[in-house]
Amino acid sequence: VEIPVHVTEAEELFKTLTSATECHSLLRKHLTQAIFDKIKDRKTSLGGTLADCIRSGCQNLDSGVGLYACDPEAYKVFAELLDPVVKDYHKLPEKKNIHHPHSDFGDLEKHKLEDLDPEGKYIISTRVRVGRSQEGYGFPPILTAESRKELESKALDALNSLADELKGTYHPLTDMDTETQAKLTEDHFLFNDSDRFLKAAGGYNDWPTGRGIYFNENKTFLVWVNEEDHLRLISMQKGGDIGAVYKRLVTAVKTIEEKLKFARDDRLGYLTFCPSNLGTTLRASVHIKIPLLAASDKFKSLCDKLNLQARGIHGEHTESEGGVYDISNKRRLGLTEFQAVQEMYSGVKEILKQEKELA
Ligand code: ADP
Ligand code: CIR
Repeated sequence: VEIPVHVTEAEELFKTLTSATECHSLLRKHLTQAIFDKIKDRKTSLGGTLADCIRSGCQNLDSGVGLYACDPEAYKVFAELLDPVVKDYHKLPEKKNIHHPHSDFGDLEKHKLEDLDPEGKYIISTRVRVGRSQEGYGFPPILTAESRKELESKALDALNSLADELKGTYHPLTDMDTETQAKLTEDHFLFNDSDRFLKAAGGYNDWPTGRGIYFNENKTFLVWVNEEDHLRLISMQKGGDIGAVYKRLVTAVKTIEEKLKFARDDRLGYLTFCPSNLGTTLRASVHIKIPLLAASDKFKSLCDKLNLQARGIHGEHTESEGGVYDISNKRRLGLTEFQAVQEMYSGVKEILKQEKELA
């Protein structure tokens, strides 16, 4: 019998992965020969394959995760591989079923989040984002130019209903000159097509069709359309007032939720392209100047202990500049939205305390 093309490709990718000498991704760790053989022939109802999920991690052996879901159903169809990766990333118990609580953004009147750096000495800016997928559509490897445009147009209908501080304008990338794009990216507002991990996963197929950014006048509320996820909702501002940043995001999410139907799963929470973003999908971050702590031996282990992730100044897979790091909560699944923000909040407090002790 003839072997289908998608299975041949998966075989080749798997061979590259398993013959690598230096590879520490979660994909490499959890895709055993037995699991591979069991799931390699499967397809989702939208036609997504195992090759679509593992292509990036096999072509980029320095991946941290190495795995994307070709579409929402992939989390069921390829569960034998995705479940252990999800548990590992979000630090969930290996032997128990995955459980994600109901969405809970917290009561900000009762539990105030104070400014983390009222004197403005350490924290340059604060940002909170969530990802959302529109129900009924696949993820980047299997989207077409047509479906990207549909997603964009549905998103616009919803965004046009935003009022007050959240009222803004949509800027499609197809209409944006390269200097404006470069400046917005440099200033941390916009995405580009330069992430090789996302590229290999199909994240830039049909670029720039269907992509764009919505933002309000002050650029404190922004929405990325058809970057890694169908939607990324972002709230950000200068300084350390995490309470104000978070509150703005919550208002936006609740308003947009009334207009769009989002893909959600009882077990995994909100569904996203990358398994690291499942659940709350929330990443709360500060750009923080901590040159002394960052230079010390304990920095990495301290971040691990506090469930924090340190990224460079232009986001994931970039470098720090002048002792400034992007510090955020690492876990997004298995806890509520409010707990995810609190994890960043208390962790950054501890980081600041230790930086001050070293001075
Ligand atoms: P994401 O947050 O969407 O997972 P990245 O790590 O690529 O993706 O970051 C996206 C952009 O957001 C980058 O330009 C990054 O510098 C910017 N960013 C992240 N956190 C902050 C922050 N606290 N202040 C300002 N910009 C930030
Ligand atoms: C990787 O595996 O390194 C990339 N595909 C990015 C994964 C997302 N990373 C993360 O830690 N949130």
